[in-house]
Amino acid sequence: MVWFKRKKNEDKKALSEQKIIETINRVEEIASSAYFPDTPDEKETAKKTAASGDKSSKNGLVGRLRMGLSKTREFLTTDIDELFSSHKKMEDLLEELEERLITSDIGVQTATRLIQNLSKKSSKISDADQLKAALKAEIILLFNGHGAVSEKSLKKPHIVMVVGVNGVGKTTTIGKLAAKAGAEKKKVLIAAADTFRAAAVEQLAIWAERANAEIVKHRDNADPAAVAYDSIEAATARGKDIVFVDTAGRLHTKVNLMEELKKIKRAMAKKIPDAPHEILLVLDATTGQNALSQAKMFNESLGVTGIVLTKLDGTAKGGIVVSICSTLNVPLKYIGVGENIEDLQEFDPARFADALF
Ligand SMILES: Nc1nc2c(ncn2[C@@H]2O[C@H](COP(=O)(O)OP(=O)(O)OP(=O)(O)O)[C@@H](O)[C@H]2O)c(=O)[nH]1
Ligand SMILES: [Mg+2]
Repeated sequence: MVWFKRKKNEDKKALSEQKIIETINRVEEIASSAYFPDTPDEKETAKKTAASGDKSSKNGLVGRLRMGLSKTREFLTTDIDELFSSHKKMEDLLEELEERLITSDIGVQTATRLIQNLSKKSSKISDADQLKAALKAEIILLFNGHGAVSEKSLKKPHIVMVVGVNGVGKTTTIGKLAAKAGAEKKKVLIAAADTFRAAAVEQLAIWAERANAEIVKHRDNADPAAVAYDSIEAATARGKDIVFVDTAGRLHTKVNLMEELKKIKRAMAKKIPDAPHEILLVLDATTGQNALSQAKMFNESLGVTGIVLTKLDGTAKGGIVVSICSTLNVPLKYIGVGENIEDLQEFDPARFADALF
């Protein structure tokens, strides 16, 4: 049974009025901070800039995120407005909202937590906009401390190992990250440590060229740990700032992926003791709750330092982000919102929550 039914007869302690006003003000401040276009004209411009791939414009990026999340957003927006007109009692409304949040893939545990917190404020909510603002505030709170962290004191070379199951978007993400680092005038090296899949190295070489980065590669079926080791040696010798290590998502049946990844990690530490400095786990948002179990598995085996959630442009399951961040103590660093080189954004909880509704 949903939490709200059990909770119906219990005492409801409303948060102090001051706290609610502060939270709603904070959200309204974010909502009006010009991150998002609101008038029809602004929306049209955002659409056009996004379609033209204009990287220089804030609207270009935001437009893409908004469009990327359109399925999740439309679902929630329509529902919240409609929920208000179709439910007279707040209790029924929250109960229905909880069910819908679960369907949007936010996850039972997280949806329950959100509704629990919202119900404490329910006496202060009298229209759909206030409900949306309160929900946004709760989502931002769930992400607290788990957004992107900017790397200020990067070691040189800074080693970033990229892991994840097959097809999630590791290689594409490395291409995008390499382009981003290149644009920041960093010297980038890419290590082709996925030596198992035919054409993997070629695919990576194309991305490296697009991003204007150097690549270290061995022949097909070479030892991936040796590629990783060599790449660190090369990066040190060539004065590179950052190394992205691509890894396989699936191996021959007899080889255990986690053991192989641990071996790659150890090989790098032989060259630079605290390498890899980051282990980015790439997850495909379209896999919904499955992404959460992958995150748990990789985190237990390797100790993940950050998550990249890809394919948010193609799914109504964007809610999984909330679930992953609130369940695992790992920050969501980037989100992928398309297949092009510029379709990667640093994750910002406030922007995300705002784009959702
Ligand atoms: N729509 C969309 N597609 C993406 C995104 N990121 C990656 N893709 C696509 O997902 C597919 C798989 O991407 P790859 O980068 O090859 O995935 P991988 O994890 O390296 O796969 P393996 O090397 O086989 O393990 C490609 O068709 C990409 O274009 C994204 O953010 N949005
Ligand atoms: Mg790949």
